[in-house]
Amino acid sequence: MSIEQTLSIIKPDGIEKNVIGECFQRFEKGGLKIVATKMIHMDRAKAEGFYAVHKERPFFNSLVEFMTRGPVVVSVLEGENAIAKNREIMGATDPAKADAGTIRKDFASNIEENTVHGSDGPETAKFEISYFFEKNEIFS
Ligand code: IDP
Ligand code: MG
Repeated sequence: MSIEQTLSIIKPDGIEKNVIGECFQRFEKGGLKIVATKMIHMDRAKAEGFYAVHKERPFFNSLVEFMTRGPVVVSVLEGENAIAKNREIMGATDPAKADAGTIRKDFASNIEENTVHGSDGPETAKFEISYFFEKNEIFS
């Protein structure tokens, strides 16, 4: 166990569903601190770069369309085991398989429009945080 930082995104469907505060509350109640946050509207290139690891997947184009259809809230969450903790708070990728009480179980529409993103490991967290935030924008 160690203090980690992870990147969170509240996706366009989360903004449309008006659950920014609900997501933030779940992060905070789960012991994570929001040490950086902002609302942005990604263009196609920004979203494609973020999801570059998925570019060969059949859902890539649809995912990029979805992630650029409206603004998102990007945040850096910090805390004990923050990467795994955030994934636990989010629930499984497919809301039909997500545990009760998770964000995706409660708010996601389907496997694509699943309300939140969370980094999946220390290396991706580092890359993803630096993809959206300068060092001086993070208040650890
Ligand atoms: P994760 O967000 O739980 O880490 P990944 O497998 O990394 O899941 O997929 C990234 C994102 O791509 C998902 O959150 C979801 O928005 C979308 N996605 C994943 N699998 C599918 C699929 O089978 N169909 C459509 N979209 C998908
Ligand atoms: Mg992922």
